[in-house]
Amino acid sequence: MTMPRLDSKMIEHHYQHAKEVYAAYGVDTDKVLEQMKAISISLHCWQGDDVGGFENPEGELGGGLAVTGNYPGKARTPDELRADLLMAYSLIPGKHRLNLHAFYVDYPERVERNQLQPKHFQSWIDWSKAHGIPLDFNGTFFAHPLASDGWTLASADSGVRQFWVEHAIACRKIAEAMGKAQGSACIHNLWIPDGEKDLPADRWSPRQRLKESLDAIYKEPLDKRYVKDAVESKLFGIGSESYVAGSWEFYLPYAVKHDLLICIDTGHFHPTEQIADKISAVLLFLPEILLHVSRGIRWDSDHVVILNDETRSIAEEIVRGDALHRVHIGLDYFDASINRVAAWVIGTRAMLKALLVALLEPTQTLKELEASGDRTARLALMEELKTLPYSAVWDYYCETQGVPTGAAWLEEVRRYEREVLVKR
Ligand code: RNT
Ligand code: ZN
Repeated sequence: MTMPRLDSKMIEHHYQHAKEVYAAYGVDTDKVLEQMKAISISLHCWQGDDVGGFENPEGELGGGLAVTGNYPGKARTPDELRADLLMAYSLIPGKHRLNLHAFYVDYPERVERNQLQPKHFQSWIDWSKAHGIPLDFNGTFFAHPLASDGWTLASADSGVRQFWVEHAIACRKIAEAMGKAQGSACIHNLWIPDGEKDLPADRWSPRQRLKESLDAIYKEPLDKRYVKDAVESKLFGIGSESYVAGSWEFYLPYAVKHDLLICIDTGHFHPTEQIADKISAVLLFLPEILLHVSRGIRWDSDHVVILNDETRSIAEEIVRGDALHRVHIGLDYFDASINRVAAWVIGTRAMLKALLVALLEPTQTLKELEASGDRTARLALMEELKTLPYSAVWDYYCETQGVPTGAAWLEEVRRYEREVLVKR
């Protein structure tokens, strides 16, 4: 089926109608669209090539990460990845960021990870400037011989630990250089896989070692105008089902004590745990946080983000707490079973839709009903709000931002697949 293209006049007409409906609830849709324009999502480079990186095309992924699927067209070079990304950005309303991983290094010679410098990422920095796409950065603590047993900063081997401490310090410096080159701070995130498949006899020593490694990594304070450091926890991974050294209880106090950002990944908690509930708690004690918005399904923490209850609750919490400027929103998922450019577009548009729906909520009214004890009206209104015509506002936003409305963006991706991706 060819995806329908909506008529501009109809979009405008439906928007005017929606504007009246929302106005009746006290919401100014024009104002909401101004707020939408200021929202920047960090797209994760690793959806474009199944977390492959450019160091070693044959390399093992490791780290308990697994990507399934063999859809044609995966990016094999930095230029291919950048072209795919530009295609995705052109179908997403607003101005967004790119979240880069260290092993997407683009340099003619092989450079060891503990020797990486900003100059090895110059092509990315130039591209970022040319297209107005600010960068965020991550160290890569997997897909490497010194991480082949799944242990890095918490390894019992002091030489291994030292190598990864040096890698992390190098990554902070690279992030700092990126921050200086672009008008906004580069968010530097640290995630390590270290853990145990089966019941550990010693849960204490790896955490002690991890703490010492982190102390060495963050010893040198860097200017927060250029780089903001985040640490990412996880409950379990493939091969670390019983124990992960860098758990939530480990990193949250560490982040609070050392004034770092905590990175909350939607897929890194108990399956019934909702991360939306954590935002209002954590932001009482930390000035800013990073999100890795994802979608956990059974054992997998990395399905493509969609407009489901969890994504909507996350957006609601950020907006209700007036915390858009304190929450850095990154995406983190990887699916190789569908068109990879489409995966970026679907996930980013879903996150933006969730934020739009949240911004369209008459939050003040809901809070007043709650304060007056009218929980009947609170629930009734919350339920009715779900069917207000937000899609008309979304279409109008896409139209005025110059990107396809409705599902029409898919036709662009199909054309790109025919002309570029299948030829790889
Ligand atoms: C892994 C973490 C981490 C990675 C990326 C590739 O469970 O979520 O953020 O997905 O670093
Ligand atoms: Zn993550």
